Amino acid sequence: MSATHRFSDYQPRPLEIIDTTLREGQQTSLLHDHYKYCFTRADKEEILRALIIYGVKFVELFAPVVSARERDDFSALKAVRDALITQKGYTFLLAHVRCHPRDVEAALAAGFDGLNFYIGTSPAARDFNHGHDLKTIIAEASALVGDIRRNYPRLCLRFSGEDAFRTREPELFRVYDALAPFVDRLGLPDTVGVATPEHVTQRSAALRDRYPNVALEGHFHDDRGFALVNALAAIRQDVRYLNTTVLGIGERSGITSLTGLLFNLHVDHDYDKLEGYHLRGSYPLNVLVADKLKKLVPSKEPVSLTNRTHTAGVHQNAVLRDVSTYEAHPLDLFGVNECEILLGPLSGWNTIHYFLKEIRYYQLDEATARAITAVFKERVVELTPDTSPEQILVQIAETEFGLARLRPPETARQPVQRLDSRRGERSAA
Ligand code: HCA
Ligand code: CU
Repeated sequence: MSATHRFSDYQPRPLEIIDTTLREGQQTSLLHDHYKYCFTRADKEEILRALIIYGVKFVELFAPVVSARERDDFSALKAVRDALITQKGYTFLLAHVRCHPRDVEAALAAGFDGLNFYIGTSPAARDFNHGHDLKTIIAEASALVGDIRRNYPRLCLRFSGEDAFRTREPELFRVYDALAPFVDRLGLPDTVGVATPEHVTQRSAALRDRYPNVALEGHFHDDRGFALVNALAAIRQDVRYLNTTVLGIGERSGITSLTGLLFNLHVDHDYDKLEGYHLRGSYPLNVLVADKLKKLVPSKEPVSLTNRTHTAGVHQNAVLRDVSTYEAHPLDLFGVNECEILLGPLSGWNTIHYFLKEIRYYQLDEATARAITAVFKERVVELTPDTSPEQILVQIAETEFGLARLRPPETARQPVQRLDSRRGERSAA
């Protein structure tokens, strides 16, 4: 930990995202689809840089004990963070650690700014995970965390009872009463995605009342499709720290999406919570991570191009006259705009695939995208001031690969469409 950047001197903003794309996000099964399994070091560096530029001040990473690879990548990530301090201020790198001295020692030796402790508190975790009863959990965790607090008074410490929503409230209180004196934040993880917004409201309020001097941190899994709405419910109860990942990727169906959350706060006019976040970077950030997963930005992600497509003839006609008829939200402010996709010599085949397919409406498969990218990479370095990378790409796609452009949804017209007398219904004339 650098002496000049201490968490205890940091003035938190109204909403602090603790992004965990590089920890929880790496637990997504989507990384298995293409036999990739984890992000490469270069991927991680790029994602961390993008998160910092986006305005995230807290980034959770795996503890170094998880694997040699994670351990070795950490110094590269620290270098990325350090290089951005002058431009963007300090970003705290937090290690996700079990309540285990080995995890803690390795994280401290590596130079993390804080420790996110977790231990299962639910009956399932007690019986089938670590096998310890509540009394042992409390004794071991408070001895370890208390020790760290005494020896490192300015380190950023959090404690989470894993599976908190399947832990009875009195039992969670017993554990948190013992740990609260030592930590800056208490976590509230819905590990298995069981919580409803009402449950989150009740639990957050109960913790806020019982621990008024400790900040709260939410972590919501999406098994029921509630990760976003649960995060919003927690924020309404003064939960200041929220865990997110880019695109919401994570274990099983993942957690709250970073840009989906900020987008919803904007739509709800909760502007003070958006302090310090570069909203226009939202869509490019989503594209960057989708690209690493060899995917398009998922259609269910609020900040996606899909939300700007119009298929029904009735919609298309109205949108041509006034886009607000079927676009209620300011997606432009979140960078959902073709100008934000930058093509250049560094563009990977996924970006090229994405650009041609989603932005320019060519139909092509992955193999063709790869082949076009190879040609594009050679050609784009000869760029002259009067040609754009896009012109070169389109020329290659059309003349060398014979691709034809489909008509874009906004301008394609159905044979003839009209509104019938029952307003809003579709009928072919
Ligand atoms: C995990 C579980 C976790 C931890 C969350 C936290 C969860 O994958 O180890 O530490 O707050 O969902 O409980 O992600
Ligand atoms: Cu989780």
